[in-house]
Amino acid sequence: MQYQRICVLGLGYIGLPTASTFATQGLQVVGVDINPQVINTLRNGGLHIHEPGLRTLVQAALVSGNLTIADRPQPADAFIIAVPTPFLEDKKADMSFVISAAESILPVLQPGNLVMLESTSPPRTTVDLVAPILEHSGLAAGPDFHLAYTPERVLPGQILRELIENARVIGGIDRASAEAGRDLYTIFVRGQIILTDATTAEMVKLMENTYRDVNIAVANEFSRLADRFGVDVWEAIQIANLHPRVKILKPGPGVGGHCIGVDPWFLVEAASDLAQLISAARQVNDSQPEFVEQLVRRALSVGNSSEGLTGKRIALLGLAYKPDVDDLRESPAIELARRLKAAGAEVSAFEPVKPAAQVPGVRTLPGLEETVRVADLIVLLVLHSSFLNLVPAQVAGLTPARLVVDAVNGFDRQTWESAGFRIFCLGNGKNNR
Ligand code: SAJ
Repeated sequence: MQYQRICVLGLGYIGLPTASTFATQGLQVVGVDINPQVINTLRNGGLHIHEPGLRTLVQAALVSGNLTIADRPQPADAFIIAVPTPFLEDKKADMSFVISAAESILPVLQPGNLVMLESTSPPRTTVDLVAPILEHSGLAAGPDFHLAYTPERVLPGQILRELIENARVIGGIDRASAEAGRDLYTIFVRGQIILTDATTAEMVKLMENTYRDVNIAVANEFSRLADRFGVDVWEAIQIANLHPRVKILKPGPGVGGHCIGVDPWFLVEAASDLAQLISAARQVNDSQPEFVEQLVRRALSVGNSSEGLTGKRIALLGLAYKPDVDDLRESPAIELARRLKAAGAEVSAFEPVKPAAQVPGVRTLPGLEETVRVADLIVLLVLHSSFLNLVPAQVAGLTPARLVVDAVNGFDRQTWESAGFRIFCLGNGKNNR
């Protein structure tokens, strides 16, 4: 199939890079978003999200005239749905954006069109949810128009490169739909393109992120066990990973972001009787901030006689969900900040990648100096490069705090201790007692 004009619904972390990349490859692309602020920002040359290289790419796409921004779909050869699928309080997928995006295509859907779903979705969404909606047009999915699912698999921070280089799986509701999808993505994808059915492609995506979540959960559980047994989990992991078939991931304050902490729930929701390990892993990762809180209490009890948090001044370094990104969504650091505050501590936080971040319930400050100025204890929560470059002797001059909880094994114990700090590293049972 040949494509000249496409329509991308949802201009977020996936939709905007995808729309811009197609536009710079010469396609006429209409980027659609329902949020007027997003539309205004983009039309005025701004950008509402941060991703390395994205500003240049979007500007090139807009200046070429190939990318235009609209508030509703327009007739096109192909439609790509890249709207969010958040989860609700009860851990069930919120499919309302997918539903309304599919409905918004109805007035312009033509025979021969291709509709691609990219949003991470529970198994069978393409077949059981999206196809019936689109068929309200009077056209039949398969005979009259193509319908396929292709998951995005790009890593935030490296989206532009991975969009092009990663292997891409395209699952059609029939073979012709998968092939139509391949013809579209071949325009810019350099990685292998694998064709399958729609539900397999949905499941592949959920399996990838679930696999990672379960592996992080086991690392986090090891950190708890090591703490109890007087073992340094970081040393133990390093040694275990010398085994040719073992690759343990890193413990930390928990799993954040909009993908790994969310997607496994889609499998739990779809088959709670079967997905028991997956559910347990989620609970381990979700409760990891609580484990860090206990370490904070223990550290404070060393300098004091009680583990109480009331009135304790705690400075948090890092609020992003992972190193060197400005994304604060579902961040375990924020969960910890709220927990400490609820327990009576005076919490201040500094996020160097997004110094002006406003987080409800958390007192954020724009610089390191003001964050640690009156602290009793400092907690390192994100392995940002700028934190790794801190000089402990200089930090000692900025703060009265001499207790540090390192939740990511980022600070070199020797240099920090020789500058007068006492370090409590997550999962280091040799030193945390
Ligand atoms: N984390 C750990 N220990 C580790 C690795 C990660 O605690 O050893 C934590 C991070 O700090 C972060 C969370 O896990 O809080 C998730 O970070 P991540 O880098 O593992 O993944 P994401 O969420 O940024 O991106 C993932 C990727 N999926 C996989 O690697 C299987 C990416 O390829 C997907 O496209 C993305 O989810 C997505 O959008 O689904």
